[in-house]
Amino acid sequence: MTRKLSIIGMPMDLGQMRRGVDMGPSAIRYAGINERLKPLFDEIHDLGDIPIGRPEVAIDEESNLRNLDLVAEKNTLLCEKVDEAIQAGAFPLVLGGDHSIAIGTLAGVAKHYKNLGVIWYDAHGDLNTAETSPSGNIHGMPLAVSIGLGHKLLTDIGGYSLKVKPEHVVIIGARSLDEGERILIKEKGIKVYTMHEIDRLGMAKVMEETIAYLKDKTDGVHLSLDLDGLDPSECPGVGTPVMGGISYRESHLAMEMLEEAKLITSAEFVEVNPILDEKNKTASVAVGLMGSLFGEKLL
Ligand code: 5AB
Ligand code: MN
Ligand code: MN
Ligand code: MN
Repeated sequence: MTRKLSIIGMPMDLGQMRRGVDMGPSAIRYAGINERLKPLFDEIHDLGDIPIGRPEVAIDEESNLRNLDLVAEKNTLLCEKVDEAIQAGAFPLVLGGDHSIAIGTLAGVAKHYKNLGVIWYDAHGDLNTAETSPSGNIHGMPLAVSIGLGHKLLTDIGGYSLKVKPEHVVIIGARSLDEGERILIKEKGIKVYTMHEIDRLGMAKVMEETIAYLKDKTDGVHLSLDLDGLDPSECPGVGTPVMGGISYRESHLAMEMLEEAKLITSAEFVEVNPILDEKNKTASVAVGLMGSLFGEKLL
């Protein structure tokens, strides 16, 4: 079977207020994604970027959803591109962009699976809705949207709601949760490995458990990796850094274990903001992690 990868850039920063994350796809390409992944695939198609333009940010005071219409419109384009890539038999790899792009990615991916699993590698839960969000920023809402909660314009992208069942979600790296997110996690029984569990069990055990948890009940697993899941000392180029994060080495181990398990069927790397970065360090980490995720070996 030919191993095909489709790279899709999503240069969108409308899900939050710190401009610059729209340059994430360029920064990741500059960090050498094509060269790094070339030996790992038979074919790589870089499909370029989804056209976003550079609209001014605006909050919809009534709904507490910043740039709702634009975020919905652009994510619909992403959904279609991701859907096409999968139909063409490729593994879709989406480059963000702020994390609101996961709404479009998951809308495109989930069409192809009955029981899609999701690994949400992030300092945050991204489980807010307009009612619970302290910021109105949609990048804090994509996981809620994907389990069917939130504004209809977002939950119904792709023409259907509930992309992922809450019991098929695993959050890894959480260390900043809002009150409404905590309630939702308990109410829906979402599996979460906070930094406490990562420290206590070690990343190897966390990944073993995650893989075992998802393996039998899912028919595909999407990896949504927010670079702020890692520690800001190693990934400074993110808009919402939180101290005490997952290390570079733990993250490589996590990717290697996912690769060994052959679990992941689609992925996205988000929240790389080169304006806030130091010499493109965060984008380079992202590319390194992709290497491990797709089977790069030292020996
Ligand atoms: B990210 C916060 N929970 O909703 C909110 O970077 C932060 O995609 C969200 O994980 C961070 O505004 C969103 C306070
Ligand atoms: Mn996130
Ligand atoms: Mn985050
Ligand atoms: Mn962030």
